[in-house]
Amino acid sequence: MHQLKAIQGDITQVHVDAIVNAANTTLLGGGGVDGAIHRAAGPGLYAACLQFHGCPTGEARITHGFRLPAKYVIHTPGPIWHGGNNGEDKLLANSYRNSLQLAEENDCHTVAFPSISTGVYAFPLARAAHIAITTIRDFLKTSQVVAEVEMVCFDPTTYAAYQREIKEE
Ligand code: AR6
Repeated sequence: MHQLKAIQGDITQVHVDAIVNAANTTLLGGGGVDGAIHRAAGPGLYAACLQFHGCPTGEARITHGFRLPAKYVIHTPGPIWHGGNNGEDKLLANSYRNSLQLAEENDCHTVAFPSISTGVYAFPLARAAHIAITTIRDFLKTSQVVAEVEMVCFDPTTYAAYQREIKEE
């Protein structure tokens, strides 16, 4: 049975095959969830990310999880919100889809996402939640490998937005 749910919590603590990192195009760390993931994983993660020489917005790269409970970290730079007419929706969907594709290629059955782009990158929350849930649902329909996806929401407002979207679909 395919499953999609939202929980409130800290993505660095979840026990899944892969967690996704809302990174930037350098892939070399930053604030928010990216900073938390790098701190929890330890310096091995930074060293592993150096090898990529960055990543374009909407694409994804995979590393080991190092000191994290998750086996892998999938790093994807989401779009920076510039008003909504600069391809932001499509780029955000690409981040979710390309991350799930990499999870599948690496035999991950369980995947956890943060709310990509809705922090520092200022993507409107309800619109981002709609794109995330629609894209994940579509992927789960056809995946033979990825069976469970969790949206790990750090704050109650984010959690409520994803809960609402999951119920409405
Ligand atoms: N677990 C789950 N979610 C978290 C955690 C955590 N430990 N910490 C924060 N969040 P943001 P973005 C939530 O700003 O908008 C970084 O500097 C947070 O509350 O982390 O994609 C990168 O290097 C929010 O709901 O990511 C980039 O430069 C969500 O994660 C830039 O920020 C995303 O917020 C990316 O910005």
